[in-house]
Amino acid sequence: MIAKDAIAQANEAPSSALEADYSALGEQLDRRGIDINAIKQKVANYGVAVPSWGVGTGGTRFARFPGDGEPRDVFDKLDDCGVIHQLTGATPAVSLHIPWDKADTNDLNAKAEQLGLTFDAMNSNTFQDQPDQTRSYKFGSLSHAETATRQQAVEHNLECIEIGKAIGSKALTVWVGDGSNFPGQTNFTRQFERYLDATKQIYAALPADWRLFTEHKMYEPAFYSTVVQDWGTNYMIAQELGEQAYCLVDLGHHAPNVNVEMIVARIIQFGKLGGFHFNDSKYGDDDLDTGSIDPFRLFLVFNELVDAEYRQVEDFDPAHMLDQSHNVTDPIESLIMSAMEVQRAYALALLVDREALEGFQEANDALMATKTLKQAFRTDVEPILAMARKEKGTAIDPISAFRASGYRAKVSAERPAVSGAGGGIV
Ligand SMILES: [Mn+2]
Repeated sequence: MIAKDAIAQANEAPSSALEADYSALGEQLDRRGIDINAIKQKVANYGVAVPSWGVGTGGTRFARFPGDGEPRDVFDKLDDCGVIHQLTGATPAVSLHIPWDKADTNDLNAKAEQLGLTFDAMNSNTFQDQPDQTRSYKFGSLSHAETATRQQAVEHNLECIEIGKAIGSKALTVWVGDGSNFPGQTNFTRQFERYLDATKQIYAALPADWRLFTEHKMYEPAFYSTVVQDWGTNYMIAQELGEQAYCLVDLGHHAPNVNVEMIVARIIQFGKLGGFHFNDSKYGDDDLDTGSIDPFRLFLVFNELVDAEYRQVEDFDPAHMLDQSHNVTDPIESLIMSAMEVQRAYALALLVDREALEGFQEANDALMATKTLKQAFRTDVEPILAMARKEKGTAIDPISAFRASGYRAKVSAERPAVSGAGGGIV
C-alpha cells in the first residue's frame, strides 16, 4: 500500500485552494437552498465496488497489450484494489470472479481485512472453458441443449455461492453468453425454458439473506440472438425466479441510443433493480471508462436513483459496481477516475431541486424542467468530492498522489510481466 505520510504530503499543496473553492461553492449552493455539508456527507458515505478483473489490463478480440506490474493472482489484485480505496475512499468492496480468483477463503478474508476491504457480489463464469472441466460451453451453459452441461453450469454457480458465503458476500451475479450465431440454430423458446429451469436450481440454493442478480447483454459472444438480451427478458427472469432475484443493469449492454435511465426507472418502479455495472460506450458494449463519453447520461441515471431515494422507495438498495476494460491506461488510474466519476454523478443528482422539478413537470413546463436538471449538472462539485476525500485522510487529487507514490514502479519490479495471450475482455 501507499504510505500514509505520502498521501498527507501530497495533500499539502492543494489544501488551501480546496478550502477556498469549497467555501465559494458552499455560498453558491446556500443561495440555492442547499447545505453543502449535507451533500458532502452523502458523498463520503457512498461507495462503488471494484471488479477484481478491472485491475488487470483488458483487451479486445484482436489483442491484449499487457501493462507493467500486472497482478499475478487474486492477492495482487486485492493489493491494487486496496490502493484505489486508499486514495479515493470510494471503493470499499471488491467483486470476485470465479474461477479466476479462486483461493483459500481464509487467506482471502485475511488479505481483505489487512487492506480494509470487503467482498461484494460473486461472479460466475460459464462463458469460457476451464482446463479441468468435462463439458464445453461452446454451445451454451445454463441453456445448453444437453442436461449434463446445464448441470455442470448450475454446479459451478453453487460453488460460487459457497465461496461467497465463506468471504461475506451477499449476492451472486450471473451473466451467460448463451445464444446463437445463425437463424434457426436454436429454438428461442426451448432455449429460454432450459435457461429458466437451470437458473431456478441456482436460485433454490441461495441463502435467505442473499440476492441473485441476472445481467442482460444485447449481443456478444453470440451475434444473432442472445438468451438474456434485454431488460425485458431480465425482468421476466427476476419475476419467474422470485423475490430474491433482481435485474442487474450494465450501462453498456443496450442498443445505441436506448434510454437507459428510463429502463432504470421502470425496473425501480416494479421493485427489481438489483444493481449496476458502470462503464461508458460510444458504439456498443465498449467497456470504456465510466463518464468518459457521456457524463450527462450517467447523471441522468443517478437522477433516477436519487429520485427513488427521495420518494423513499421501499427496499431500495441497488449494488453499485464498476465493470470496464482498460486497454490503454493504467487500470488503477482508470478505476480511480471512474470511481470519482460515479461519485460526481451522485453528487450532481443530489443537487437537483426536486420540488421545483415536480412543479414544472405538473405544469408541463418542459423548458424549465430541463433547465432544473441542467442547473444541477453544470455545477462543479469537485470541491465537495475533494473535501470528502481530504477529511477521510485520502487524497485530494488521487491521480497525482498515485503517480507521486511510485506504486506502479514498485510492483513492476516485484511482478514479472504477464504474457499477452488471451483476449482478456469481460
Ligand atoms: Mn457487466
